[in-house]
Amino acid sequence: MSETKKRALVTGITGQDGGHLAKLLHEKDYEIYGIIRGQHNPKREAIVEEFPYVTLIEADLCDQSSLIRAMELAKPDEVYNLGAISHVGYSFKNPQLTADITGKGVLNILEAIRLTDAENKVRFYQASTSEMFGGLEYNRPEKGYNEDSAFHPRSPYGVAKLYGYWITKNYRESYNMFAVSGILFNHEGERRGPEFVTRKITKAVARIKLGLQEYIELGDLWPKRDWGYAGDYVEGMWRMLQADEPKDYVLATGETYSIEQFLDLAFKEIGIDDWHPYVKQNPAFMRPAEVDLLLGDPSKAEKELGWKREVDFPGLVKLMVENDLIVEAKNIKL
Ligand code: NAP
Ligand code: G4F
Repeated sequence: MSETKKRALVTGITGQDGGHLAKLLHEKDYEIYGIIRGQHNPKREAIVEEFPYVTLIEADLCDQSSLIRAMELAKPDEVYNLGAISHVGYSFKNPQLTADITGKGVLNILEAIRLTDAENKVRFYQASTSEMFGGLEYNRPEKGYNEDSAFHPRSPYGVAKLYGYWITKNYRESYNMFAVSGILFNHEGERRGPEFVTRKITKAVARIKLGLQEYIELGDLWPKRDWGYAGDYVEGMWRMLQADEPKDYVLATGETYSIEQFLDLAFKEIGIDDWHPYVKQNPAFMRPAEVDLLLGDPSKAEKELGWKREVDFPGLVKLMVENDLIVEAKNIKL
């Protein structure tokens, strides 16, 4: 092990962003430590196989002593807190668990850093979210939400994330920690969990093409999201921790599209122009309160960090459908 290598500790290593970040940090020659939860996490084998260079540490965001132990083992220069209950619909059904992990979990890891980092040198990234804005008309600037926009979360997830945002800011101001929030708009890709609408659609589209499925059941189709590619967004996270000063940044594409528009492009990829016969609406996938429209203004990150998304909306849909056609075809052969 080289003494000059930077060291990173990542919570949420088994998630979408954790995978992209592990790849990025490896390319940048980091020594990477990832927190894995549960006594037999079903994702462990896949992580060990794909990222043999990541050292896994068993810990949980709800257990502060385990986070202190993780800090002592990893001795990181940078901590990326990506771990959370991240599904908005699930958070309505499990609001207290969401508060404990997605909200108080942030306090637990900040305290673990404060208690173990005597020199106050660790840089901390908190995975904040556009869900904190709530997508309502009254607080939405014409160019999209920015770092100064008012918050109005519309789900237990958004409320828990807002606590994480403020406690991160509070530790920065109280203890002079290099602790920042990336306020990230939706980002998707081939690693996206199948419970999120984009992956649910591209997986179904591939299966319909291969004759494995007849239709897809979805909730509301009119909400709009600012959808980017996760690979672009982890680069922005890393840049936030390399900056001279600890500041919060919005990462977004500056464009917004409805789920219907996503369906249009995804079905066109398999030669179907009218998706309506293949989509059924099911109230089970609707939420008690919806976020109508998310649009972000990434100007500050573009100007100060030199960050810019590379994959556009059609490119994102295409790469996801192409990936799922390969994944689902492999499943047939098994
Ligand atoms: P994801 O795929 O759902 O991954 C969530 C990760 O959190 C998983 O690795 C999960 O581990 C871990 N986790 C859950 N409960 C935990 C606990 N008690 N202790 C430790 N780890 C725990 O989410 P993602 O899309 O990669 O997003 C990463 C972060 O960015 C999340 O905090 C999310 O809320 C936030 N965010 C995401 C987006 C987006 O569009 N993707 C936008 C804004 C913000 P298991 O595998 O064991 O469940
Ligand atoms: O894909 P979604 O579940 O993502 P959502 O709720 O926008 O949250 C994602 O992005 C946030 C950033 O803004 C992150 F903080 C969060 O962690 C997560 O990554 O739903 C997108 C839209 C919603 O309006 C939802 O109601 O799609 C709608 N939708 C319609 N049918 C559906 C479905 N969503 C899901 N998951 N499943 C459906 O069947």
